[in-house]
Amino acid sequence: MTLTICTYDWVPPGPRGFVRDIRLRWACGEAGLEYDVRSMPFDDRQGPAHRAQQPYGQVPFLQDGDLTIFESGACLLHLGEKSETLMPLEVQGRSEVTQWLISALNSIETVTVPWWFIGLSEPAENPLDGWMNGRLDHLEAVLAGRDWIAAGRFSIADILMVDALRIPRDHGALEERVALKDYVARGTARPAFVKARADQIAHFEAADATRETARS
Ligand SMILES: N[C@@H](CCC(=O)N[C@@H](CS)C(=O)NCC(=O)O)C(=O)O
Repeated sequence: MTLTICTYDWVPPGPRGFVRDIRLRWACGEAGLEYDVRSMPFDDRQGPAHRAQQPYGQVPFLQDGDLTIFESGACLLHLGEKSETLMPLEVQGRSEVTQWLISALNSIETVTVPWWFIGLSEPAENPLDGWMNGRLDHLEAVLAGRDWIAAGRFSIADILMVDALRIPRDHGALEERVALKDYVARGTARPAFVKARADQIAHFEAADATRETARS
Protein backbone atom coordinates (compact mmCIF):
# COMPACT_ATOMS: atom_id res chain seq x y z
CA MET A 1 0.00 0.00 0.00
CA THR A 2 1.50 3.33 -1.04
CA LEU A 3 1.79 6.03 1.55
CA THR A 4 0.54 9.49 0.65
CA ILE A 5 1.99 12.60 2.25
CA CYS A 6 -0.50 15.46 2.05
CA THR A 7 0.78 19.01 1.91
CA TYR A 8 -0.25 22.31 0.36
CA ASP A 9 -0.04 22.76 -3.39
CA TRP A 10 1.88 26.00 -2.86
CA VAL A 11 3.24 28.22 -0.10
CA PRO A 12 5.01 31.59 -0.32
CA PRO A 13 8.82 31.41 -0.60
CA GLY A 14 9.52 32.13 3.12
CA PRO A 15 8.40 28.79 4.59
CA ARG A 16 9.67 26.62 1.75
CA GLY A 17 12.06 24.02 3.13
CA PHE A 18 10.39 24.33 6.56
CA VAL A 19 6.85 23.09 5.98
CA ARG A 20 6.38 20.13 8.29
CA ASP A 21 5.71 17.63 5.51
CA ILE A 22 9.53 17.60 5.41
CA ARG A 23 9.44 15.44 8.56
CA LEU A 24 7.40 12.76 6.81
CA ARG A 25 9.41 12.94 3.60
CA TRP A 26 12.61 12.64 5.64
CA ALA A 27 11.35 9.61 7.61
CA CYS A 28 10.20 7.82 4.45
CA GLY A 29 13.54 8.55 2.82
CA GLU A 30 15.49 7.13 5.78
CA ALA A 31 13.41 3.96 5.80
CA GLY A 32 13.18 3.51 2.03
CA LEU A 33 9.36 3.76 2.20
CA GLU A 34 7.79 4.81 -1.09
CA TYR A 35 5.28 7.60 -1.00
CA ASP A 36 3.18 9.87 -3.19
CA VAL A 37 2.57 13.52 -2.47
CA ARG A 38 -0.99 14.85 -2.56
CA SER A 39 -1.50 18.58 -2.91
CA MET A 40 -4.21 20.37 -0.98
CA PRO A 41 -5.16 23.86 -2.21
CA PHE A 42 -3.39 26.43 -0.04
CA ASP A 43 -6.06 28.99 -0.87
CA ASP A 44 -8.80 26.68 0.44
CA ARG A 45 -6.99 25.47 3.55
CA GLN A 46 -9.78 26.52 5.88
CA GLY A 47 -12.43 24.93 3.68
CA PRO A 48 -14.44 21.87 4.78
CA ALA A 49 -12.59 19.45 2.47
CA HIS A 50 -9.25 20.24 4.09
CA ARG A 51 -10.58 20.49 7.63
CA ALA A 52 -12.24 17.09 7.35
CA GLN A 53 -8.70 15.69 7.22
CA GLN A 54 -6.75 18.20 9.29
CA PRO A 55 -9.12 20.03 11.64
CA TYR A 56 -6.95 23.15 11.87
CA GLY A 57 -6.55 23.56 8.11
CA GLN A 58 -2.84 22.74 8.43
CA VAL A 59 -0.41 20.31 6.86
CA PRO A 60 0.93 17.70 6.89
CA PHE A 61 -1.34 14.73 7.13
CA LEU A 62 -0.61 11.19 6.06
CA GLN A 63 -2.75 8.63 4.27
CA ASP A 64 -1.98 4.94 4.58
CA GLY A 65 -4.71 2.92 2.90
CA ASP A 66 -7.98 3.82 4.64
CA LEU A 67 -6.16 5.55 7.48
CA THR A 68 -5.69 9.32 7.61
CA ILE A 69 -3.46 10.75 10.36
CA PHE A 70 -2.73 14.38 11.18
CA GLU A 71 -0.09 15.91 13.50
CA SER A 72 3.45 15.40 12.25
CA GLY A 73 4.43 13.64 15.49
CA ALA A 74 1.58 11.12 15.15
CA CYS A 75 2.51 10.59 11.49
CA LEU A 76 6.13 9.89 12.46
CA LEU A 77 5.05 7.42 15.16
CA HIS A 78 2.93 5.66 12.54
CA LEU A 79 5.87 5.51 10.13
CA GLY A 80 8.07 4.30 12.99
CA GLU A 81 5.92 1.17 13.20
CA LYS A 82 6.90 0.33 9.63
CA SER A 83 10.66 0.33 9.93
CA GLU A 84 13.26 -0.45 12.56
CA THR A 85 15.41 2.20 10.89
CA LEU A 86 13.02 4.76 12.38
CA MET A 87 12.05 3.13 15.67
CA PRO A 88 13.85 0.38 17.61
CA LEU A 89 11.96 -2.83 18.33
CA GLU A 90 12.92 -3.29 21.97
CA VAL A 91 10.89 -1.70 24.74
CA GLN A 92 13.62 0.47 26.29
CA GLY A 93 14.61 1.96 22.93
CA ARG A 94 10.99 2.51 21.87
CA SER A 95 10.12 4.32 25.07
CA GLU A 96 13.22 6.53 24.80
CA VAL A 97 12.35 7.44 21.22
CA THR A 98 8.72 8.17 22.09
CA GLN A 99 9.78 10.24 25.09
CA TRP A 100 12.17 12.42 23.09
CA LEU A 101 9.81 12.77 20.16
CA ILE A 102 7.12 14.12 22.50
CA SER A 103 9.75 16.26 24.19
CA ALA A 104 10.71 17.85 20.86
CA LEU A 105 7.07 18.74 20.25
CA ASN A 106 5.98 19.62 23.73
CA SER A 107 9.03 21.08 25.48
CA ILE A 108 11.05 22.54 22.60
CA GLU A 109 8.75 23.46 19.72
CA THR A 110 6.12 24.94 22.05
CA VAL A 111 8.78 27.48 23.07
CA THR A 112 10.78 27.98 19.87
CA VAL A 113 7.82 28.70 17.59
CA PRO A 114 6.28 31.48 19.74
CA TRP A 115 9.84 32.84 20.37
CA TRP A 116 10.45 33.04 16.62
CA PHE A 117 6.99 34.49 15.97
CA ILE A 118 7.42 37.27 18.56
CA GLY A 119 10.90 37.95 17.16
CA LEU A 120 9.43 38.71 13.73
CA SER A 121 8.10 42.00 15.06
CA GLU A 122 11.64 42.85 16.29
CA PRO A 123 10.85 43.82 19.90
CA ALA A 124 13.68 45.46 21.88
CA GLU A 125 13.67 42.33 24.02
CA ASN A 126 11.93 39.05 23.28
CA PRO A 127 9.95 38.14 26.43
CA LEU A 128 10.47 34.45 25.65
CA ASP A 129 14.31 34.66 25.56
CA GLY A 130 14.72 33.36 29.12
CA TRP A 131 12.28 30.48 28.69
CA MET A 132 13.81 29.37 25.41
CA ASN A 133 17.43 29.78 26.52
CA GLY A 134 16.71 27.66 29.59
CA ARG A 135 15.29 24.85 27.45
CA LEU A 136 18.17 25.02 24.98
CA ASP A 137 20.77 25.00 27.77
CA HIS A 138 19.28 21.84 29.22
CA LEU A 139 19.17 20.20 25.82
CA GLU A 140 22.76 21.29 25.14
CA ALA A 141 23.86 19.39 28.26
CA VAL A 142 22.10 16.24 27.02
CA LEU A 143 23.48 16.43 23.48
CA ALA A 144 27.01 17.17 24.72
CA GLY A 145 27.24 13.47 25.58
CA ARG A 146 25.64 11.82 22.56
CA ASP A 147 25.32 11.96 18.79
CA TRP A 148 21.58 11.16 18.66
CA ILE A 149 18.90 12.05 21.13
CA ALA A 150 17.45 8.62 21.98
CA ALA A 151 18.40 4.96 22.25
CA GLY A 152 22.01 5.50 21.12
CA ARG A 153 21.03 5.70 17.45
CA PHE A 154 19.25 7.82 14.85
CA SER A 155 15.42 7.63 15.03
CA ILE A 156 12.20 9.56 14.43
CA ALA A 157 12.96 11.45 17.65
CA ASP A 158 15.95 13.02 15.85
CA ILE A 159 13.81 13.92 12.84
CA LEU A 160 11.55 15.95 15.10
CA MET A 161 14.23 17.37 17.37
CA VAL A 162 16.58 18.43 14.57
CA ASP A 163 13.72 19.96 12.62
CA ALA A 164 12.43 21.83 15.68
CA LEU A 165 15.94 23.22 16.29
CA ARG A 166 16.35 24.60 12.76
CA ILE A 167 14.37 27.74 13.60
CA PRO A 168 16.46 28.73 16.63
CA ARG A 169 19.62 27.75 14.66
CA ASP A 170 18.65 30.03 11.76
CA HIS A 171 17.92 32.89 14.15
CA GLY A 172 21.26 32.74 15.93
CA ALA A 173 20.15 31.00 19.14
CA LEU A 174 22.56 28.05 18.77
CA GLU A 175 25.72 30.10 18.20
CA GLU A 176 27.06 29.50 21.70
CA ARG A 177 25.70 25.98 21.92
CA VAL A 178 28.20 23.82 20.09
CA ALA A 179 26.60 20.45 20.84
CA LEU A 180 23.21 21.56 19.53
CA LYS A 181 24.74 23.25 16.52
CA ASP A 182 26.72 20.11 15.64
CA TYR A 183 23.64 17.96 16.23
CA VAL A 184 21.55 19.98 13.77
CA ALA A 185 24.45 19.92 11.27
CA ARG A 186 24.72 16.13 11.67
CA GLY A 187 21.00 15.62 11.14
CA THR A 188 20.62 17.98 8.21
CA ALA A 189 23.68 16.46 6.46
CA ARG A 190 21.89 13.12 6.17
CA PRO A 191 21.06 12.37 2.53
CA ALA A 192 17.39 11.70 3.35
CA PHE A 193 17.04 15.18 4.86
CA VAL A 194 18.84 16.84 1.95
CA LYS A 195 16.52 15.09 -0.52
CA ALA A 196 13.37 15.79 1.51
CA ARG A 197 14.19 19.50 1.63
CA ALA A 198 15.04 19.70 -2.08
CA ASP A 199 11.89 17.78 -3.03
CA GLN A 200 9.71 20.04 -0.92
CA ILE A 201 11.20 23.19 -2.40
CA ALA A 202 10.79 21.79 -5.94
CA HIS A 203 7.15 20.89 -5.17
CA PHE A 204 6.26 24.44 -4.18
CA GLU A 205 8.35 26.05 -6.92
CA ALA A 206 6.57 23.94 -9.54
CA ALA A 207 3.30 25.52 -8.44
CA ASP A 208 4.61 29.07 -8.97
CA ALA A 209 4.22 28.74 -12.73
CA THR A 210 0.63 27.44 -12.46
CA ARG A 211 -0.35 30.31 -10.18
CA GLU A 212 1.28 32.85 -12.51
CA THR A 213 -0.61 31.38 -15.47
CA ALA A 214 -3.89 31.36 -13.58
CA ARG A 215 -3.44 35.02 -12.66
CA SER A 216 -2.37 36.30 -16.10
N1 LIG B 1 1.20 20.57 15.26
C1 LIG B 1 1.10 20.51 13.81
C2 LIG B 1 1.54 21.86 13.25
C3 LIG B 1 1.29 21.90 11.78
C4 LIG B 1 1.66 23.24 11.21
O1 LIG B 1 1.94 24.22 11.93
N2 LIG B 1 1.66 23.30 9.88
C5 LIG B 1 1.94 24.53 9.19
C6 LIG B 1 2.91 24.27 8.07
S1 LIG B 1 4.44 23.76 8.71
C7 LIG B 1 0.65 25.03 8.57
O2 LIG B 1 -0.10 24.25 8.02
N3 LIG B 1 0.42 26.35 8.67
C8 LIG B 1 -0.72 26.98 8.11
C9 LIG B 1 -1.71 27.38 9.14
O3 LIG B 1 -1.49 27.18 10.34
O4 LIG B 1 -2.76 27.90 8.71
C10 LIG B 1 1.99 19.38 13.27
O5 LIG B 1 3.06 19.14 13.83
O6 LIG B 1 1.59 18.73 12.28
